[in-house]
Amino acid sequence: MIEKIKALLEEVREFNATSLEQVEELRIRLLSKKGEIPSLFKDFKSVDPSERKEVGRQLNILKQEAVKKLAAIKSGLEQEALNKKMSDKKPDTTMPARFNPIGSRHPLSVVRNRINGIFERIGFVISEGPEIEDDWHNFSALNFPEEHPARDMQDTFFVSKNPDIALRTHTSSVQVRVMENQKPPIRTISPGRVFRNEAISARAHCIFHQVEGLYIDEGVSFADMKQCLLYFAREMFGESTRIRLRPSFFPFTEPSAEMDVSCNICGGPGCTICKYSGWIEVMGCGMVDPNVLENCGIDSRKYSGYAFGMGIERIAMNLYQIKDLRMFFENDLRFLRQFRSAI
Ligand code: 2U9
Repeated sequence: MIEKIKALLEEVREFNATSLEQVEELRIRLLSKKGEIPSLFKDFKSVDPSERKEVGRQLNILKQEAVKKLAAIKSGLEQEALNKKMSDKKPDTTMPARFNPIGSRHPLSVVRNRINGIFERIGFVISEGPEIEDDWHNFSALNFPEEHPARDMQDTFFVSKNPDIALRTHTSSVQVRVMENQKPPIRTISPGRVFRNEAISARAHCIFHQVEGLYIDEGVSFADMKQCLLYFAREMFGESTRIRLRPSFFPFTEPSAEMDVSCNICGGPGCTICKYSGWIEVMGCGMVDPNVLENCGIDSRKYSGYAFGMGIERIAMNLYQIKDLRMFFENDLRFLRQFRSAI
């Protein structure tokens, strides 16, 4: 019996097939109810007890190998047949093309790119920097006093205390780095994401986007700033746009101002958008405080400069009449699809 098992095992090991019929033929001969392996199991009862252990072991090996080998050859042949069927198939040129939806640029990117372009056309260069900043670049160099509320945990997201490392609250920190590393004339704009510890509402978010501008050279005046910002307002909101400056205060500029543009919806007389004032606030600006220039290694007796900063969300809300700032962060495709743009 052991000879018979060994002979069948050898046959199984050497078996190969080119068709499923051959596989089925061997399966019937070896494994079907009346096949050779089941009949060996039947004869097993009459094997001498001294040989049983070894014969039983060999018989089990034979059955397992036969089942495995036949299954492997069968699945290989089936896969081969499938591949052949697929490659024989001619492509159906009448089938409709698959629809590949094209994404659209985020409205904040569209507005940021427009702002960047407007300033780049008059010689400003884009500068970028880290979102996690040290106390010097975010506050101290910008003339924020030690006790200023912006330095508080309630207003700023701190990553560590002592040394104070925080998420930047404005992109002015990037411009401090530019001033530390470059000599005037400096003409730069810094677009980027900023972080403030604020409750989220229709008009405020803890993450928002800014573009800040800085121009430092000999003899730069408030009038230069006004002319530059008038050019920006006309490019951004239309050529009939007027601007007005109202006195304000920032630690890093002196004098400082808020800039309003004439309402681009009603053109002046008043509407719900401008709350019947005819004006819409769009940015803050001012002459860079001499302390800031000195902090960054620039001689404040030789050089002067102006700076400005605006929130991109606010500009986008004005341009597109968006009432709720949270729309920018929800990624609702019904909202985003409305802002297809080439830039
Ligand atoms: C340096 C020195 C001064 C940038 C400026 C503003 C005025 C301003 C706000 C507008 C809305 C921030 O997004 S907002 O909340 N910004 O009002 N920003 S002047 O002044 C600088 C920048 C860099 C070295």
